[in-house]
Amino acid sequence: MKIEDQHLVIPLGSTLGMLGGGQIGGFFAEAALRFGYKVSVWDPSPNAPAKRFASVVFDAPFDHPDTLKKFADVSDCASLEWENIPVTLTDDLEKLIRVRPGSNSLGLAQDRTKEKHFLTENHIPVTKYAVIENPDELDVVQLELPWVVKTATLGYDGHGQWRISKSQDIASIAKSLKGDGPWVVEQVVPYKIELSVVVGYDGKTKLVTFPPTENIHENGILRISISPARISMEIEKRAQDLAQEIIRKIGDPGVFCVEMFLLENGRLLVNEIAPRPHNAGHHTIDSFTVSQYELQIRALVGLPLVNPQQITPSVLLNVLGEEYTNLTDSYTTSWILKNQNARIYSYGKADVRPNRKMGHILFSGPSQEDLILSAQETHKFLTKANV
Ligand code: AIR
Repeated sequence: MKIEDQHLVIPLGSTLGMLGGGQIGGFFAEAALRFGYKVSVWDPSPNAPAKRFASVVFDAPFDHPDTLKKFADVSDCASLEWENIPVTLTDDLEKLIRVRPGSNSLGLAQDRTKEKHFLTENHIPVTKYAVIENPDELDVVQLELPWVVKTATLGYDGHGQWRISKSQDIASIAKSLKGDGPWVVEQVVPYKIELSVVVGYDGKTKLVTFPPTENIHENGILRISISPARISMEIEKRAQDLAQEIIRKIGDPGVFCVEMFLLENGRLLVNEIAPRPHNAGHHTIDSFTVSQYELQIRALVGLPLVNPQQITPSVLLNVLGEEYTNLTDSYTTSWILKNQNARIYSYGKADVRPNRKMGHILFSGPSQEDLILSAQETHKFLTKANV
């Protein structure tokens, strides 16, 4: 595939490259196989989940130049599944094959300072924030407490985040800030609901959007996602419009997720942008006419983007760390699957680590209330089995 062929449809049977091999890449790969594509996966971990579905795999670190060449040779185009892929890699790869989304959006999403500046420059509402270059500067931050301090790069799932509730804690947190600066200090907003909106863009005129998903976090990690979110139609529309506006401004084709906070007064503040499908969008596999992964493939290969229609309400329960060991106990597995609304998804991760996303249980059916109760009951069951 030559670079000037950007508008061509990449035909079925071609090989789609995936940078990163976690669960998101895994769901992409499963969907790609169903379309009739083959998949190549590059991830430094030999056991990365997406490699289960790949015809070619690469285990080298992402800065390995020979692997870049080989990856480009076997792949007709490439996408990515997490924001910590080095931009230098997508930059170099873009010279050889089609990469969607490209370095532009990856560069923004992987650096919180750039992301915040981009959003404020474009008059998108965000929480109040300050940028510090070294930990001592925490002392002079003028924002009202509480704060959350985040590393500008290489953070996800609560990694690289510190919460400061009272001024007495500032000095000790300043000492424990790990990694290189800068850091973004955000004023914590008392929000009513956290929402995420997944958007697909063809890079030209067509933007499609899923309705917002409502997300409930525990210790900085996504625990439960509810779709559709329990919000009014007016807020739903505003959230979708806001997400679309941001993705249009970024301008890259692909699938993106915009995370936002809904405040008590109805305002929406944008938290962050992911240049990839989102963990809070796994439910779209079961509950929509077209999933976020199918849209990622369509945007990548140049096939038409269509508006997703919801088939059923759903509630997703993440299975974290040791809860997964409990889940694999036959009695527990059977107990969960006695519920006719439940489906188990295991990501195929070789090691169980505390708080690691190991799988999810998707509850879908007509009554959102029942689905939420089932998720809460199952959550209790999985964590109790631990003691
Ligand atoms: N991911 C990407 N950004 C945030 C998340 N959670 C997904 C991607 C990535 C995987 O989580 O699929 O590859 C990494 O998971 P782990 O458990 O190996 O750290």
